[in-house]
Order: sequence, then structure tokens, then C-alpha cells
Amino acid sequence: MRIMGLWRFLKSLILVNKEVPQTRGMLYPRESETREVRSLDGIWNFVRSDQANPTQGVRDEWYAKELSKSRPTIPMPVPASYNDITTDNLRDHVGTVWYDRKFFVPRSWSKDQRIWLRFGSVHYEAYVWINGQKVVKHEMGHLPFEAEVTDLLSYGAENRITVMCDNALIQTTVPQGRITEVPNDGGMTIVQSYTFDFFNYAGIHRSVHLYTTPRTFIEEVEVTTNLSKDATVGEVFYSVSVNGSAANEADNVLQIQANLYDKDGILVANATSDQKLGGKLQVNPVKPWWPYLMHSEPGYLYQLEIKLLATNDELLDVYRLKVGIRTLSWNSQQFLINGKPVYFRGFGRHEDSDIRGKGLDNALMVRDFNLLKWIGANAYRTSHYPYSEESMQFADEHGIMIIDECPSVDTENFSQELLGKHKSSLEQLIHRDRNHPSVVMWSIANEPRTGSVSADSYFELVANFTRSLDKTRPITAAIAVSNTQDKAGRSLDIISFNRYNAWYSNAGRLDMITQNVIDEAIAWNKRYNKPIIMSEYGADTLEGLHMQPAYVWSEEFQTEVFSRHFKAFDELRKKGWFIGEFVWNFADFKTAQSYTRVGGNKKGVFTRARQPKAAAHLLRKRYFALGRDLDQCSFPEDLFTYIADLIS
Ligand code: BDP
Repeated sequence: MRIMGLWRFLKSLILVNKEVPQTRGMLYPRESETREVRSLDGIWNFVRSDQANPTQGVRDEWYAKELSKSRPTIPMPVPASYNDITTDNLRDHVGTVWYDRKFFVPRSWSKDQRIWLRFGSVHYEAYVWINGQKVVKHEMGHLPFEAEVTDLLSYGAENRITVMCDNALIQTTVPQGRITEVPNDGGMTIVQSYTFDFFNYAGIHRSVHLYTTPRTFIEEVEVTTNLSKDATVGEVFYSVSVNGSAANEADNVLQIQANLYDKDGILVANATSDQKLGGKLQVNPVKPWWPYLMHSEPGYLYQLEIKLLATNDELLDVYRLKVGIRTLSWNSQQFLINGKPVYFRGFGRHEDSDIRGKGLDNALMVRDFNLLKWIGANAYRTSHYPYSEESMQFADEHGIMIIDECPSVDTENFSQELLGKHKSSLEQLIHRDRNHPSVVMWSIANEPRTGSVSADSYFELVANFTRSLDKTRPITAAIAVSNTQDKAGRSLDIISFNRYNAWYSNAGRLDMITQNVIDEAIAWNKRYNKPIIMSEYGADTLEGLHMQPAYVWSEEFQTEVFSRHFKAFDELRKKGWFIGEFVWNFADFKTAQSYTRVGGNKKGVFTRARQPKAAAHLLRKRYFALGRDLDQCSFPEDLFTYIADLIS
């Protein structure tokens, strides 16, 4: 028995690198003279399966006809999480749900082009049918997927799309969860549990698009950029992949014409390349991409126009994307953008709001960016999963730096199968986000159980895999185990740690924050000799609860907790290797039910309705003070409220 146990233990430590399927295509759907885009967003029909019989719909082929022919349907908005829409307990449904809708495809689309169906994201696993024919299956929330549907559509006629979505999280999904069957008052029931601290919202979370491409089309564009030492000359390296029959004809030499336009629409560089379908554009003088408050014109974007031409100069396809020209570099002390050291001042966040859950909401997104800028933040981490493509584009435009996190949160029980999925989540994420200037770092996990022996090789494999896909950005993970136990840090470029002094440890003890934070950051740096970020700190705070002297859950307490951390950060900044502070959290958010959560996690600086708590005003003063001290930004006029004329 003992030998068997040991053998099983050793086997769990031997993780091998297996190939991860490579994502293809998936350029963000954009219209051009060769492409059309249609949205399928709106009100869909919805059915929840019987929890005890989640595969019934597949067995009974609900996709073969309208859902309403198999089950009574209810209206469901897309995009949105389905959980908080109804008044019954759909919120806690475990397993599969079904969506369908009809849509019209114009006759003009039948001519010599290809049609693609693209989902911004469905959580967690999706199965899609068009007119009863299986189109695509995709596992992993928060990431896009697509499939060609040219031959499945009826042109000049009505079509039907059916989606089955499964929210079940188990030990080999990313993130992990557990499904158990437990007794309730009426018999047995299925329960989903998970250790991560946000509600497992599910459904069609982001937009659904149909878009057209020519038969031979631009399938991929990859862009990297460089700057001369004096930052006056910029370089844009582009490489293009083409899909379609014309690409395979030997005598058809395709060409890429690349044109780069500045913000005013003036052509600043162009090039034509053949064979390799890639090349370099030089911009002189260049306007580099700078983060917000690090420059008077942050988030400067050029427009890159990629034209695919046939031998006879016939225009086959056009795709345009925004490009920011910047460099990133890092060493054991610093992280630099365009050669200038960066000090991150930002947040951990969530995609979360009332009613729509994790559904894409442009009003919320714009409000959030307005608040980020109001408070003087220059960065956030996409804790704990990839955020919408629309928000990534917004971050590019506004100069907000992103630490881009994959959906691995609270990972434990490191298995070969989990490793494959974890790597796949990073592959899909990097494929989606590699061209965004705002993305400055990859986060390969949040609070994994990196104290365990198997975490060592597991995270080495995940980090090396990430590096093999992108060498231009550093890798981090937000770690919560102690620095003496951790086994992942050696595989990272930058160490981020989460710690809740005066909350989860020494609750209420404001006098036990500053020195603890200083000591821990020093210990992390000593152990790994790498730059250090405090990626989470904070305290739950009930808006409107005031107590003097400060007491846990009050607005005074959150304000004091922040202030004690600021003191530590200022000590640490003097050391040269402490490169950032991230409050947990930007806004209050929903969690699973527990006696530690009053309607959700209340560590927001803003309420869930996006209004400031008292600490937001303090944080704003700090972030702008740092901006002025480090990056010479100016103060907003309303930063300080007039109190008295102290000169006279
Ligand atoms: C950290 C987690 C975060 C939680 C936070 C908290 O990274 O997801 O929401 O704790 O408990 O450990 O507020």
C-alpha cells in the first residue's frame, strides 16, 4: 500500500509538456470595404435543463428545431449573465442551459465570400448549432471563439442558431470547482462549490457576431514595435497570415501592402511585402504610446491598414487595427516603458455589475474608465480572467496599462489535464491580446497553491510555455502563500503578492500593517531578487458605515488601512525594486453566498453602482501625488477642497 501511495505521489509530480492546439484567426470583427459585420445581440430564447439530467437536450436533439418546440422558453438578453435576470432561482442553476434565436442572412452574402460566426465569450463551455448542424464546441470562459458557417446558412432566408452552455466547474476546468450531490429537504440536489471569491456567473457574456470575409482573406496580423534609443524613430513589425484558395495557388504571389496613419489620418509610413507577408514600417518622428499621466498625450495610437493584393494588384481584403508604438524592458529591479521606469498605481478589478453580472456593458465600461482616470490610476490587473476585447481597446486608447491574467484562480491539485487546459487558456489569451500596447505583463495565475511540491514543475512549465509564445512581456502571478513556502516565484519575472494585513490576519489592528508590508516585500525581494508588486491589499467596507475611531467594515477603517499601506509603499519605493501598488478592489462585486460576505465582497473603493466611498478620495490624492512626483503630471483642479487661507 505504502509503495503504491508513493508511486502515485511521484507520478503526480511528473508533468510533461504536451502540445496545445493553436488558435487560428479570430481578428476582432471590423467592417472594411471587403468585410461586413452583423450583431446577433438582443433577446434570445432560453431554457434551463433539469439539473439532474443535463444532457437530455443533446439526447433529445433540442437543437434540431426551435427550442420552444421542446420546452417552454423565457426571454434572455445577450450579452448578459443569465443568473440575475429572473425572479426565481436561476441564479444558482448548475449545469446546462440552452439559447436560440432566428436571424436573417441577406441574399447578397451568398456571393463569393465566407461567413464566420464569432462569440466574444461564453462561460464556461459552449456547444453551437446552426440550423440544427453542429458548428463548434469551445471550453473556457472569457475568451473568444469562432467557426466558419458559410455552407450551413440559408441565404436570403431565415436561419436559427442554438447554443448550449454548461457552467459546471470541476477539478480539470480552469478555474477549478467541485460538483457534489447533497441531501436537501426534498431529496438530493446538485451543488457547485469553488474556493475563488467571485460569483460563477454564466451565459453568453459577450457579443455574438456574424461577419464576412473574402474567399482569400487576412486571417492573422501580429504586430510588435520598437523605438530608437532617443525615442524619435519608431518601428512597427507586422506579420500576416492568409487563409484561402488563392494563397495556395503556386503562381499567385500574394502581396501585403501596409499603410500606417497617424491620429489625424496622415500616412506616415508604408511598405509592400511579398512571399513573407510581413515587414517593417519606420515612423520618424514617432509619437510613442505612453501610459496615462506619464505623458501629456497618453495612449497615442496609429492606424495600421493591411491590404491583401493578388498578383495583378487586385484588392482581395482589407483589415485595419490600432497600433501603439512602445518598448518594454525589465531587469531584477525595474520595469520600464520606453526606457522610463514605471511605478504601477492601480487596482484589481472584476467584470461585475448589478443584473447583467459579467455581461458586456458599454455604459459600465466607459464609466469605469472615467473613474480610473478620475482617481489617477495608470494600471489594473484583469483579475481573475481575461476581460472583454472592447475594454482592451479602450485601455489602449486611454493609456491604462494592463496586467493580463488568464482564468487560473485558486489553482490546486496540479494534474496533467489541468496543465493542458491552463496552457490553452494562456495560448488563447496571448493570441487574442498580443497586439494591444496596453498589455504590459501576463499574469499566469491568481493565488495558486504554490506551496505544494507539484506546483514547482507545474509553474515552470506554464511560465516557459507563456514565454515561448511572447518574449516581449514579463510574466507574473499574484501569490498568496508565504515567501518561504512558495515554489513558483523562481519561474516568474516579476513577483506579485496579495496580503490582507489587518483584515484576514490581525483583523482590526491598524498598528500591524506598515511594518508587516515592508518586511514581507523585502523578504520576497531577498528570496528571488526580482521586482516586487503588492497586487492586492484592502478591507471590506460597507458604504455609509462610519465609526470613529476606525472599526472594521467602516469607511474610516478602509481609509486608515490604505494610509498605513501608503506609508509602507513609500519606504519600499526608496529601495528601487518595489514597482507597484494595487488596491483590492476597484468596485464591490458579487460572490457566492457566505457569512463573510454581505451581498458580496465589499472591498471596492467604489460601490457596485460605481460611486466613490470615502477611501476613493484619499486614494485619488495619493495616485495624483505619485503621478506628480514620479511623472511630473499636473493635479486636477478639484483634487483639494478649499479649507482656509493659511498664508494670511
Ligand atoms: C484574495 C483573492 C481575491 C479575493 C480577496 C478577498 O485574490 O479574489 O476577493 O482575497 O478575500 O485572496 O477579498
